[in-house]
This record gives sequence, C-alpha cells and structure tokens, in this order.
Amino acid sequence: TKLTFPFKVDIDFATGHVTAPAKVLTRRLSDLQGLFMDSAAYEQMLSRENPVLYDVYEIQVPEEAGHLASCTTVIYPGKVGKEYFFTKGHFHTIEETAEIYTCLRGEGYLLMMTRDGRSRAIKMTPGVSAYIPPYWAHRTLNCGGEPFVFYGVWPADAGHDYAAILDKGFKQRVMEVDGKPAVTE
Ligand code: PAN
Ligand code: ZN
Repeated sequence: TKLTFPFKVDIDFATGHVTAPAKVLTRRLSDLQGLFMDSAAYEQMLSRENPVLYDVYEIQVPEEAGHLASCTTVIYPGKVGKEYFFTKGHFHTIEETAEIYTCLRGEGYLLMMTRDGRSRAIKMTPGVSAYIPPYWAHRTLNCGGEPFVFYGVWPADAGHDYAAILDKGFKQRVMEVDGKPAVTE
C-alpha cells in the first residue's frame, strides 16, 4: 500500500451526491438486459424510454489491498412489470471479501446469495447497516416511492464479477403484490 494522504468528502444523504474525488457511473434500463423477470415488460419499456435505474458515486482510492473503497448508490423508484428497479448485482472477484451497506434514505432490499444456493434478504431503511459476508453475491432494489440511497464500503482490491449473475440471475426477486413489496423465491 502506497502512502495516501487523509481526505474527506461530503455526502448529501438526500441525493447521494458525493463531492470530488468521486467517479459517477450511470446504469440505464438498457444496461440490465435479461435480468428482469418480465422480459415482455422490459422490451416494451425500452421501446418507449431508457430511464436511469441507478447512479453510483464512487470515492476513488487506489485499488490495492489495505485500502477501503466506498460509494453511494442511488436507485430511482420504478418497476419493470411488477419487479422493482434493482442493481445488476455481483460477486467480488476476490470472493473472500466482505462489504457493509448502510441505508441513508428511502426503502429497499438487499438480496444476497451464495454459489451453493443459500439466500438472504435484508430490508433496508435509513439507519440500517447490513453486513455482506465473504462469498455472498449482492443486489439491491428500491421498493419505495422515493430514491433509495445507501453507502457501501469494501476492500478496494475486491473487484466485481458480474458474469454469474448475468448467466443465472438472482434466486430471490422482490415484486409488487397487492400494492406491497413481496420477496419471492
Ligand atoms: C456497490 C455496487 C453498486 C452498484 O458499490 O457496485 O451498488 O451495484 P452493481 O455493481 O451490482 O451494479 C458494491 O457492492 N461494490 O462492491
Ligand atoms: Zn460489492
């Protein structure tokens, strides 16, 4: 680990915006091809518009062991069919690395699963801080009517592995049933 100078950023809990040095990553509907359950609803929505599903504001540090990377993620409210907008979801490339997500605003779920088929869901509301252990893939979603904002911290060298999720998806889904979010297997 190289010597790095201490620094601070300001996080706006309402918008998730982070002051520099942050890198912004925007994910639109078209970036999540094949991930939503209702593919007809997906194609229909995409033929009309290509909304931003979420923005990631990453606080930049060297991607090396010893450093901690962090970011805010803002998932906007919305659904594809009955399924709430979610993140792509991933395992870490170095699978034995954990992560902590703390909810700053809104209402959502953190879905987690292992390669051997175990799964967990944690309801996220402001002040809830969830621990994602090593080896657990993770995806978040917004099941409320306002932006869902959370702050995540992970080992900076962990890396993101999206392949397994793009291939097999997530075991659990959260859909609107009778006007309320329901976690389905
Ligand atoms: C988070 C996620 C972020 C966006 O920073 O990367 O919420 O989700 P996807 O990367 O699945 O699109 C994190 O878990 N980092 O490790
Ligand atoms: Zn992660």
